[in-house]
Amino acid sequence: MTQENNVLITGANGEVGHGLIAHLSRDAQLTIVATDIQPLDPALHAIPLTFVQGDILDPTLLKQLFEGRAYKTIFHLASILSTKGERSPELAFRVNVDGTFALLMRAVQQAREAQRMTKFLYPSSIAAYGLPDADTKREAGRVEEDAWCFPATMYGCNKLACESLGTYFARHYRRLDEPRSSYGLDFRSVRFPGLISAQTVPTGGTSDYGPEMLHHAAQGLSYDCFVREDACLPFMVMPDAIRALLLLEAAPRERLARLVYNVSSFSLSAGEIHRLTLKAFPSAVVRFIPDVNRQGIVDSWPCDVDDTAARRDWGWHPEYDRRRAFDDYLIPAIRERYRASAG
Ligand code: AKB
Repeated sequence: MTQENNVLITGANGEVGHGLIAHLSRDAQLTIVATDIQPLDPALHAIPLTFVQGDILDPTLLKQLFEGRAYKTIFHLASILSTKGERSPELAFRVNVDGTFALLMRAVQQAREAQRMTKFLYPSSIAAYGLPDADTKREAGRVEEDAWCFPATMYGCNKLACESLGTYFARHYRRLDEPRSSYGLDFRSVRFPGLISAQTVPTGGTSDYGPEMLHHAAQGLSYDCFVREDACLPFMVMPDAIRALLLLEAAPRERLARLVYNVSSFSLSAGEIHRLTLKAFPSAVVRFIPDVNRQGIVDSWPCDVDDTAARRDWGWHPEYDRRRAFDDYLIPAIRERYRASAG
């Protein structure tokens, strides 16, 4: 059972899954095993990978994924996002926490059997924070990893719990065993801001108004934005999100002072996203019709996060600031995407 070149990606059909699979497939040495509850998205069919369809909560799926295979790295992306999680909290808990726990258990078992460390990359979220109201959010400014960890959504609670579980598996799992195994999980996590991709549109999140506004405008569709114009969040474009995961994966363990890191690139209000959208698509029609409950979720997330630790420990820096994100990536790629699908 070799694990040298195997990577496992859960939630393959999601936005990060698409970007990560496309990126990793450029490395001919890697064997990619991908899983999702839905059939593999046709957009990924041309990529050489082993796809196993199934539910992360189904022990048969985990058995299939690990039978005769070990992984050097597991990217556990499968998750129910914040808005869907508020609508189905029990399902969110089961998928986000029970699913992650089951995978952590499998991963630690394979590490011990293979007598190698297994890297476990876990995308967490700004949803792990919970500021009580918009005024406190304004005063808090750039929030550090250990401040304001009082999540106000089921999804945020799940993310914070799984950060802790991953940390537990990496540092303390079976701490009473004599002797203790030297092999186990090398858990690493980034707290992502709202992500914006030119290739895919998110589903079930709360930061979705950013990408939705742009994708609607590019298709000539009007958009009702569910937050106020002054609602501010940190955002990041997908190529930087993929870079963040891969930089963190590649970092030498001894350089990592933490297991969970903030990463940031730019912050924008919904009104600013609207202005940037109008600049590119002057006939875009956007109406601001705030939903008080979804606005409340955005008010509980910081407008900016402090990513000093990621910059210091593993050389994180975004390649796309707000200008480059829109002018060099989002606008041209989204235009192209809908031109191609119209033609
Ligand atoms: C969501 O809105 O739920 C996600 C997130 C910020 O993690 N995009």
